[in-house]
Amino acid sequence: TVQEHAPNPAAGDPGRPIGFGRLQRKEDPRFVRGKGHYLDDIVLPGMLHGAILRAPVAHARLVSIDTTEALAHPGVLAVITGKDLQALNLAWAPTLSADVQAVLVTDKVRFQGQEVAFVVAEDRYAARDALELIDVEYDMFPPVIDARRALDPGAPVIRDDIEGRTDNRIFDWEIGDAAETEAVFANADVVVAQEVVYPRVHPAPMETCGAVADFDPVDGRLTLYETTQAPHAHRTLYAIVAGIPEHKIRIVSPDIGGGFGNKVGIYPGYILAVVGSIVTGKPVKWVEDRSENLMSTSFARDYIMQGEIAATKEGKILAVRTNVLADHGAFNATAQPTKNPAGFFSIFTGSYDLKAAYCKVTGVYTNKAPGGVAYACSFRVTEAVYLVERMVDILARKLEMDPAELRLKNFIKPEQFPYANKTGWVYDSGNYEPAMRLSMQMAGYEDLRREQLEKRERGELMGIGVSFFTETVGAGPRKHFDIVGLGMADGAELRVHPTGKAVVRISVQSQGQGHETTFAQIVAEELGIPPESIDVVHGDTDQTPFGLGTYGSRSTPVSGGAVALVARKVRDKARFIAAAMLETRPEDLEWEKGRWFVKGDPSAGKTIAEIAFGAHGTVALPEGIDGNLDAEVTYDPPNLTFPFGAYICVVDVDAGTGHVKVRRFIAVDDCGTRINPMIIEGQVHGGLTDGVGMALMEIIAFDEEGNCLSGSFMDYLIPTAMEVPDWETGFTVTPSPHHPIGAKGIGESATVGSPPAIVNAIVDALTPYGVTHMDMPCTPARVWEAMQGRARPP
Ligand code: PCD
Repeated sequence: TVQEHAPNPAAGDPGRPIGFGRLQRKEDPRFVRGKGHYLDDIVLPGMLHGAILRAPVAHARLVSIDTTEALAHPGVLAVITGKDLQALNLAWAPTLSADVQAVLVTDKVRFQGQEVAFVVAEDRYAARDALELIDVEYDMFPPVIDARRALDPGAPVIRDDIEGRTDNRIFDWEIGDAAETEAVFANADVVVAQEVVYPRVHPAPMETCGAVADFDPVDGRLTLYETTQAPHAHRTLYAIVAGIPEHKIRIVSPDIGGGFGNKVGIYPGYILAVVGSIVTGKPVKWVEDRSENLMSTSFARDYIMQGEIAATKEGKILAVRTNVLADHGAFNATAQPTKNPAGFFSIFTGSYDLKAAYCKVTGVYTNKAPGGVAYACSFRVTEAVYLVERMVDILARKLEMDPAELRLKNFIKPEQFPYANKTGWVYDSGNYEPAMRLSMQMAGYEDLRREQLEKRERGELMGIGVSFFTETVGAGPRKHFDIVGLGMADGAELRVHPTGKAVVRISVQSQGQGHETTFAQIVAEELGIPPESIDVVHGDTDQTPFGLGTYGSRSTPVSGGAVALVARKVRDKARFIAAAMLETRPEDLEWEKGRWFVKGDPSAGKTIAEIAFGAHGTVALPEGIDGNLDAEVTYDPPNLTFPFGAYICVVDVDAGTGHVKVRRFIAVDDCGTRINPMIIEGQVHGGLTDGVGMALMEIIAFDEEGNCLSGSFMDYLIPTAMEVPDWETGFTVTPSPHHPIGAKGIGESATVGSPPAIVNAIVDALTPYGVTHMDMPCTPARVWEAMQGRARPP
């Protein structure tokens, strides 16, 4: 393994490497040999199979439901309806956003694909066949599909289940100083405004969602295997919702084939599997198919943003202001910290030193699938970055300035960190200009601009797009952030066995990020035990300490901090044991990676393995030191981490067809201390590919009646190797000053930073046509329309 070395003073240790090594992933032998163990691989004795009947329409009263024929179908053991759940008080479940969501429809269907009934049968085929035998009568209502119409007087009220509701407004939320911002706008030389839409997209992980519920009626224990990114939080929620005592619930999250935020919430299917198991007394498996995943599980984005930016004529950006309409679908099931109804959208001030900022967000119900999940996005930072990076480009065009120069002119300066922005965030550390300059150098920016000019003269459409982003990841300090009352901290437990091999138990849950490797590397770095001698245990609530889970790129910032600290706790304890073994005082010992030795006599020392044996051996231990080399911590981070990056995209647009080719993409990321540079590159490559998908082809669309038009991979396009270039990645290192090893998150950076770079490049290419903005997805048809002067919202 090769380490990237450089002085890293901010991590509190001048000699610390900035990269712990390109260690091959410990989990890959099982994945590449097809030996991964995913949810659908779980087979329990006597296991039954569940299938969900879904509503074919978007808005309708449920008049009647007849299950007789379905129940008579061979192999069927139970058909559960909303009425049955009502009797158990389980028809409605709380969402992650203080709303409730129907587990099965009792009164009214509120989106196409909503759960209506659940069949439990001996096999998946019988269960699915029986769905067709259920007879449902609906009384149709006009649906509310366009969020812009949701607050019209007379619009049908979607949530008439909530007492006293007369409209579709969920919340109004604002941040920043409206009056101060207004004053800055009023006196600015230049103001530009633009409506920017981030369309509804879907995380679409390779593995769909599913659960296997195994309720043991004798001792009242529920074992629930689930595709979940947050097993501990789920356990607590099931205890609250289903009334099963928490110590009787075990959640196991096996290998997961991609989460991307899609597996944060609790879906009706999970609860139905539990009910099915309680009703039949047997384990019940439910696994959704691709259409169910795309049509009913959490979508992402769906923000209509009115952006405004104010500047001097010399190009000093003064203020940003925005008014957002947020479409949350039929139930407010958005996954985000309780106090943040618009997530971390308030980071829309970007990477710039502003005088003022203000934003207002209005959330509305529509007859669409619920969710609003942070798909590769720390709670709406993706929307925020897209807005500000489009606005800065539009301003550059207006001022006839180069977009990279305009950004360089307005960055927060290194000496301004920690930087308090105008909406209440304190950016921990940053050094933006070197990252921007490095990306420009890697791209050959000047040459690209020259090439573009020459091509323009020949009528060829080449575009260069720049974006610069700052993220807010690692929620969070528990005093500020909680999910349904659970503070956002994470635990870690470390045991060093007598022979010096170690097991670290963590509360976060990998979905492919490589935690079994990187968390072992953190312990290895702190204790000098080789990473291959450290096992990382995760994903089973009976085996791991409590914590809030993996999303919002929080594992490294929060759980990674916990793991570094628990290893240091073991190291501190080892000092006392080593002193006892060496018959000296702890303060006379000095640490070098892997061992404590006597100051001035390096030959007298004990390695961690020797100390571990000593801890479990016969030497008399000092008062207060018990006989093991174990420790545990719960880490509550003092702040979030603020990774950043500079991206440059080069596109060629076919003037005849509007087809966009992403020819080059340069990504310079700064995530502080880099644990595993190879894993980081993989994370960035994946996120950049996500970005190409959203910029060019992905959208969950609906017709006027609320039919979902994107219910399969034939209609919901995702990028393949054909649509992406060879990524060119680079990095700078600005450690987090408060994180134990100086690391910031990286998992979502590229998904956040790439869509604006691509769209900026496309709009740049279309300059000869007078196009100043177009909304995603930039499909050939929409690009061609924009060239005809007919750009329209998606
Ligand atoms: N790292 C390193 N260094 C640094 C940072 C980081 O090395 N500095 C690494 C770690 O350790 C890991 C990774 O890298 O392994 C990542 O990390 P982070 O950033 O911390 O993150 P996490 O938490 O772990 O994870 C999460 C993320 C998210 S969030 C998402 S979307 C996505 C990403 O992750 N998802 C996924 N990535 C991925 N990958 C994969 N394979 N799969 C998946 O699914 Mo959300 O909120 O949920 O929407």
